[in-house]
Amino acid sequence: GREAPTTDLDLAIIGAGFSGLYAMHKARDVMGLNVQGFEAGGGVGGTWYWNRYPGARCDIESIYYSYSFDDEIAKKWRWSEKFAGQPEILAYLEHVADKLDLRRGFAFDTRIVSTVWNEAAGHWTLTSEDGASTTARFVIAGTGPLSIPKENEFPGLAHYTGEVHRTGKWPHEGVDFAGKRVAVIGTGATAIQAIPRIAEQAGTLTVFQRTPNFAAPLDNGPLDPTELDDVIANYAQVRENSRNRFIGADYPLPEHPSALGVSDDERKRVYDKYYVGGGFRMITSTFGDLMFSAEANETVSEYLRERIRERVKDPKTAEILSPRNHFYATKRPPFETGYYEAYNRENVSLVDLRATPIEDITERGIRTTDAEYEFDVLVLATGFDAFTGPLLQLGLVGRDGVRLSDYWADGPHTYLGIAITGFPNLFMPMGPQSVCIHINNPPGIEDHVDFALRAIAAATERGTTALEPTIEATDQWNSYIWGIADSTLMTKVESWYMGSNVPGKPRAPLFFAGGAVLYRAIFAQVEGNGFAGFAFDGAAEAIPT
Ligand code: NA7
Repeated sequence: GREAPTTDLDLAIIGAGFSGLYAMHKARDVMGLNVQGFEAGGGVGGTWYWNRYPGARCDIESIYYSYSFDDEIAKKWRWSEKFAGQPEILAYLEHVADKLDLRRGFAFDTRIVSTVWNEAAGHWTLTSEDGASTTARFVIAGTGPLSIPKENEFPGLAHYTGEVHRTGKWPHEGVDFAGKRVAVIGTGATAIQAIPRIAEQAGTLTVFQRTPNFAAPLDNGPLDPTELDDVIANYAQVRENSRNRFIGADYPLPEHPSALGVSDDERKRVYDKYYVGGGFRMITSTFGDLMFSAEANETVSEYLRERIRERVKDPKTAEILSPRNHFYATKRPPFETGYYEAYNRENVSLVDLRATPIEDITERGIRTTDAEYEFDVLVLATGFDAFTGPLLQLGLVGRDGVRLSDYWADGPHTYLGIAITGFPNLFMPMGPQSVCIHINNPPGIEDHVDFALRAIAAATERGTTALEPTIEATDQWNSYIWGIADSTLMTKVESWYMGSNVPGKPRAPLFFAGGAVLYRAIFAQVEGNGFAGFAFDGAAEAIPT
């Protein structure tokens, strides 16, 4: 590689979403580092910049799904709804960026495509799509877990003559569905938000479903201003309570340890309590064994199938919409507003791809094994190359010319989900094998970024040129990730949590399933032991056990 005589930056930040914005503020304004940010999009917001499809909304309450680090922002920002929609979350992040003057720190419309470690210089060379290069001692990859859409699997799509839209890359001007024949492929959390909204506008809507999902009513609505005043007055307590919960939001502990240890009436009372508007409380606050016992999980699964049968008028359609092949919450449980009722509409129909798979997309629509359909608009809600995809797209080459794509050919290898052996001075907030996604992300992101920046400060203080985890620490983390995941039902099914949604992707748990509290305790322990598991210029120590 080209040798640069000096290093341009202390720190390069990739991404201007929740992670990158906070990292920019903390590194630049609090630590006084020389920082430059790079963002592929035309503005701040990350996930909330790209995902503008109808119905896009956060399934965690707005009072929890926000930053905690700035009191003034927390006190002044007034959420209008219980669960904020995409426009409001984007407006919030734009407000944060403006208030802290973060935009000038980022180069927008700038996608980093090559990130190469230069051992002699002790820095990274980052190159964007247009060929411009910068060097930085440290890199924070705030690229997010769900920012790279899964590649299209239909060769015929290239010849389709109608409009095609991907939910994760929705046009800013919106899409006019009025009177049109519309198809949606996919029934994940995204599609389940979009389908009822599209159904209201489209001439006809045909949903192509491969795997049905367990969805429950979000019960969104205006946020009562006095309730919000109350939260704002007690934010410190709300945040503290949230940080002491598995999911990183102040949800009650389970009502009972086991779904099998109570009467049918009591079980129904508990599920009824959380079905409408409980959100993820359906898992965190009902029974303690839903993620561990197939028999316990079947009780919530059957409860949810009963609700589907109640809500969908046509029994055949209800059966097609009822999951039979996975446990509740082993695939990401969606929340909905009128999803099941959409199938009671005259203009909506459902195609069961288990019975009649898609053969290909044609010039005019979709061909399944038994029929040809014509559409004006195709909506691909087919998901993401989650967790690892966004990092692999950075073209990372570490020490000794090792490519990340080679090192991770059999699945991700990280330490704490935040650093990679052989890729020095690189940190990934919400990286693969971190607690990412299994918790309320904004406070989690603050923890990750704080940890990364304290590691950077420690390395700088000790005069370390290349900070990276030891191979022992990485191996132990990998076993730990598998151990925890295997104790749950999550490794027993195919899901994007396991990498199985992308053809050819290695099957491995891509997340730390131990929850926010344990994860924070591990961070604290590692840091308290002088960043144990990280080698400061060869002074390797083992991960504490
Ligand atoms: P998901 O949850 O991965 O959903 C994608 C959906 O698309 C799912 O129903 C898939 O069925 C379906 N799919 C994917 N590829 C195909 C093909 N080739 N043919 C037919 N159907 C297909 O992604 P989302 O965007 O909904 O959600 C991602 C997360 O973003 C969400 O959970 C939130 O955390 C934010 P499958 O299940 O693979 O059979």
